[in-house]
Amino acid sequence: MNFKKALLITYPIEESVNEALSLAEAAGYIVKRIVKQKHITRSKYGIGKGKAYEVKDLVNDLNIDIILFDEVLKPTQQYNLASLCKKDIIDRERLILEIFERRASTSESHIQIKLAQLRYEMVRIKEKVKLAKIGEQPGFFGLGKYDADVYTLALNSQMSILKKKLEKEEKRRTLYRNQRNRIGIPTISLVGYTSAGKTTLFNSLTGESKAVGKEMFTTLSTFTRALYINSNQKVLLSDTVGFVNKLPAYMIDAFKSTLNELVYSQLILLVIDISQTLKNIKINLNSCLHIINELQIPSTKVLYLLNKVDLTTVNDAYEKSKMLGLKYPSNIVLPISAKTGYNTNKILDVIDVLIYGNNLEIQNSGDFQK
Ligand SMILES: Nc1nc2c(ncn2[C@@H]2O[C@H](COP(=O)(O)OP(=O)(O)OP(=O)(O)O)[C@@H](O)[C@H]2O)c(=O)[nH]1
Ligand SMILES: [Mg+2]
Repeated sequence: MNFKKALLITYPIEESVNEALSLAEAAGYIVKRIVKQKHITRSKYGIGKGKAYEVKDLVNDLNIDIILFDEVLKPTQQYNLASLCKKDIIDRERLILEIFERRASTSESHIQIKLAQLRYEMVRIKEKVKLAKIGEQPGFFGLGKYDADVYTLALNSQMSILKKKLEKEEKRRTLYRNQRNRIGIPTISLVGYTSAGKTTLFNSLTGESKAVGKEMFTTLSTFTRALYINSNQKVLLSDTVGFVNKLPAYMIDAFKSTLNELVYSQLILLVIDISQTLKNIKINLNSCLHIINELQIPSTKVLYLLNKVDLTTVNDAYEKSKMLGLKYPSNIVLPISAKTGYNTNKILDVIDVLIYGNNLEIQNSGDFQK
């Protein structure tokens, strides 16, 4: 446990504050003070100069160990703020990497995180070394000793070792996938923003007891279980790692072998927490769709599950889904509650229809959005 006292800099928007707080908590920091600023992407310190000096005083007054910055910072911004406050600065990307590092449980996810960390360093190393040569600051210690080329070379060689290891894992996955395909078992994947309720639904459908939790990124590796649907047909259901806004590209890259499961799935169940505000749902859904798009998964494979409907109403769920532009019949939208089990049996009906073409009347049953 790290229990470091942190000062958090984020946007003055409730959703941003809550999400940043959850991220900080998930990484093990105790947030002592939140500084909210409309503009946190300014060139020198991220925040404005006056505010930066205020932060410096707060850091001293409150005995703060570390500054969490809810944006992606360039090395110069990080360096300037670190030299002013004499504390290390953790930006949003590094914070997410730290959480992933704490949660990684399989050897594959360990390699993926390590690779993502090295990529984070790689894009920054030249500038960091240059800055460290001017004068060392928290977060830049020791970096001024060698030229950037030396670090780049070392990072490159570490990365290629890890990539080879990942390739091995990928081969193992492909083999397994081919086997599945040969016996003709279709695969379905649960995807969605972190904490949308994927694992809760996975457990309820498969009878598993995988960890669920309020904290972000409870699940970090793909897990697959067989599931028997209504016509006694077997499908494989995979639970996957949750998405988050501003997930760095190299993180997606590092998780590609896991995410590739989605590419080979016959059906994607996109779980949405419909109890959130429309604005929040929109932002979160967009980051999910962005990744789905990047993986070139056709939208016809995606079924939208409006989860946590027990916290709101079915009407509200449909209303929101309309505002999100999700429309039947091109998009199948189903309000559910993974917690109470509401409509979860209908998911099986839809899978039956979409994968096996059974029971086609379901489309007119009135349970789906029209
Ligand atoms: N009220 C309500 N809570 C739910 C429902 N489904 C999930 N939850 C809660 O939402 C939180 C997150 O659930 P998880 O199943 O861990 O979510 P996840 O999508 O797997 O999250 P990650 O693994 O972090 O990506 C937990 O506290 C669950 O109890 C639901 O239908 N209704
Ligand atoms: Mg989960």
